Amino acid sequence: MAKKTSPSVSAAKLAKGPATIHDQKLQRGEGGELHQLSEADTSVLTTAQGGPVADDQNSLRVGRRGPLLIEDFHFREKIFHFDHERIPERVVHARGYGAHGYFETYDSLAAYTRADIFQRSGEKTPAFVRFSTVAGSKGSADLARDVRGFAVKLYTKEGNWDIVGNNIPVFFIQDAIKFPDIIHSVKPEPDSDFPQAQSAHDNFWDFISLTPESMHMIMWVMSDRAIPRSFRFMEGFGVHTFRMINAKEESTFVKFHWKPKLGLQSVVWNEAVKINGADPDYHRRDLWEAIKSGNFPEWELCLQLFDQDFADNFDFDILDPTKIIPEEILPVQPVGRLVLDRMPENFFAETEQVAFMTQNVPPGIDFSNDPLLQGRNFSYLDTQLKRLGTTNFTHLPINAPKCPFHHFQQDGHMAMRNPIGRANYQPNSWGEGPRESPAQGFRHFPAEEQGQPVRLRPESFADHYSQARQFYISQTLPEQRHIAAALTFELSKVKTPVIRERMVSHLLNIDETLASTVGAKLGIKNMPKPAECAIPTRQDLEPSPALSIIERGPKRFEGRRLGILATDGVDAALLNALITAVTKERATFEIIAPKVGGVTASDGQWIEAQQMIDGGPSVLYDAVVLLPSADAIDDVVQEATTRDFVADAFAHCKFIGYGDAAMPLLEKAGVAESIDEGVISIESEKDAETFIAKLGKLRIWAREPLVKLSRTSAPVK
Ligand code: HDE
Repeated sequence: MAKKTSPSVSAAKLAKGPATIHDQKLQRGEGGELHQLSEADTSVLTTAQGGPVADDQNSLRVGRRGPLLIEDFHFREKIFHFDHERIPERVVHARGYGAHGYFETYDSLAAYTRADIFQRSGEKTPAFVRFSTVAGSKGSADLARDVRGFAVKLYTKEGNWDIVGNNIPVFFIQDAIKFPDIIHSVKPEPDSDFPQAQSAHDNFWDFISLTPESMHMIMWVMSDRAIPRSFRFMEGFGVHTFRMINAKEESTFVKFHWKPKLGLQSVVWNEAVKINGADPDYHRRDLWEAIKSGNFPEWELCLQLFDQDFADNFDFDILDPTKIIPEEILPVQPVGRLVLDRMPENFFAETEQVAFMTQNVPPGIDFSNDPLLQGRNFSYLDTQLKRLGTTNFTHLPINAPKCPFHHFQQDGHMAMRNPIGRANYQPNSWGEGPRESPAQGFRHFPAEEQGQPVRLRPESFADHYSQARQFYISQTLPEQRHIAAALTFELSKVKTPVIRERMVSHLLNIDETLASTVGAKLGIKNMPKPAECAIPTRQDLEPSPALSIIERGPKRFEGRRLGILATDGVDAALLNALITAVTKERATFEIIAPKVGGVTASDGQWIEAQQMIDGGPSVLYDAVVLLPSADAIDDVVQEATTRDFVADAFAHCKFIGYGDAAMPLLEKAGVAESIDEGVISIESEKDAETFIAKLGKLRIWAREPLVKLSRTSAPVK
């Protein structure tokens, strides 16, 4: 005889509601008739077919220890669905994070474009943005050195407009036919399947060193742009030259820029490496927390508008995606703002299934002949079919337009919206259905093109080094040091000496000091000759300060986060003053305590801690304050994690505030002898305010040579 099921796993025990399913689902009316319970009753677990489930803890079996039965359709359906949960991750930009918001137009741009979104000042258009890294897979860490995707979907009244951009305004290659090659080279090597989310390996640098057109982009990727502090502090770029077309069919060339309201900010490499360990979801958590707490990130859409004359006279070909137009030559004009104010309700449904396509443009926006853009316009439709599995991916709510739409496309897998009525074609005699509208519809700009089919790279695309040099000389000294250090680190992971040398030969065309600094660190004894170049590097391009992150940093600490290390007995007045000042600055803070829960302050008040010291290293904060009490300091100093907390904050050139009991901790961390303008004693409430007011500068870069963070040395001559 079968024994009774163990009570600890019985369904009856786990069920919260009435004893039988039918009692829950059906109710007797006054006359004794049975009624279905309303749809709002979500308490009963059902199968996907809607059948109520009696036991979700145990599969159907023969006897106590016998085989499972295939008639268990509930188990079969559940496991079948689970087995099919994954869709292919994006072949590039697999790891990403999205948010909803809106775009608000400043003033009418009717003079340049007939696009409806730009006709009325104050017009608000719903938006969805997905930020991403390029190389890593979906589960990789956020702080990889990589380009960040910055893809914006604007649900305009004339259909979806996708500006599928990056946080870097140029690209590695000039022709879309090379895209599979560059991406294969940066992805894990095909035999070993590593490294993950890293460009520091032979295949990548082999391809790069054989592809001089990538040198400008390489300067950006080796700069701190590739390790942003937050999505909120990044610029975005449409990269290619597009067109705006007005009602008179006149074309103006345009480049798109997104400028973060809170200024630019990146981390340093040593910090990035540690953040990846401490919180691999650092960027997504940052966006989630900012939006959930009502600190909505904001960017301005800025345009560089120019005509054919400007294009003809500019130093480089405006169709070449490896070139920028410096803002100092052609200023950017703000035309609207993008605000992100709502997180998706479901990551998969929205962020994973969103389908961006460069070819989604409304009437009044058009393409240029940039060969990379044109290749992209061809590519993005394929990827949606592959990933989302059906031509009907536009039926998903995240991809569907928010304006009325009518067409005769029908059927296919998972067709959710199906034509009603007789007419599924046009013209028809039934007087049904939509017809095309020459007045409202999209008309491609009638540019006159001529020539024979050829496979070539135009001479106007041949200068590969001048803007790479311009980018480098536009950086501040610390930023230049970081570029040298990044190149050194990346190439130190390359095992094939000839690839390292080939890279140094390219650097010689960009900046000799940079090349010799990297060469020395790589142990290259005889410097190679500069790489052969079709066009010698121009020395006359002026630095563009707009290219420096430090020059474009914030003025205030707003939107940043302070880490306060506190113990029992923490000075309540100081702590409260700090919290008031940092909150007034519209910044956030976290209390880091020796143990989970919190601490009791000097006045007996319980202070909740968000982190225990092991989980809250200083790399997670933009500045830190050390407020151990005199009673606790001996214990605090014994902890390796607290010592690292201080030593790292110092090494990463951050501001450190400290209360009077904290000196032994500064000593233990090796900071006490090197106190500088960024290590600030906080003794009074006034000091707390002054300290917070200074934090907008973010880092004390003058400290960097002392802590040897960038590990560069004297150049080889
Ligand atoms: Fe993409 N790119 N790309 N790309 N790209 C994709 O589309 C492609 C390029 C960019 O958050 C794919 O939906 C080609 C430049 C972003 O969902 C794919 C070429 C720029 C995203 C694709 C490029 C980008 C993608 C993969 C060379 C900056 C993520 C999954 C001609 C201006 C969008 C997908 C998101 C994604 C193709 C080059 C930005 C395969 C062929 C240049 C931000 O279609």
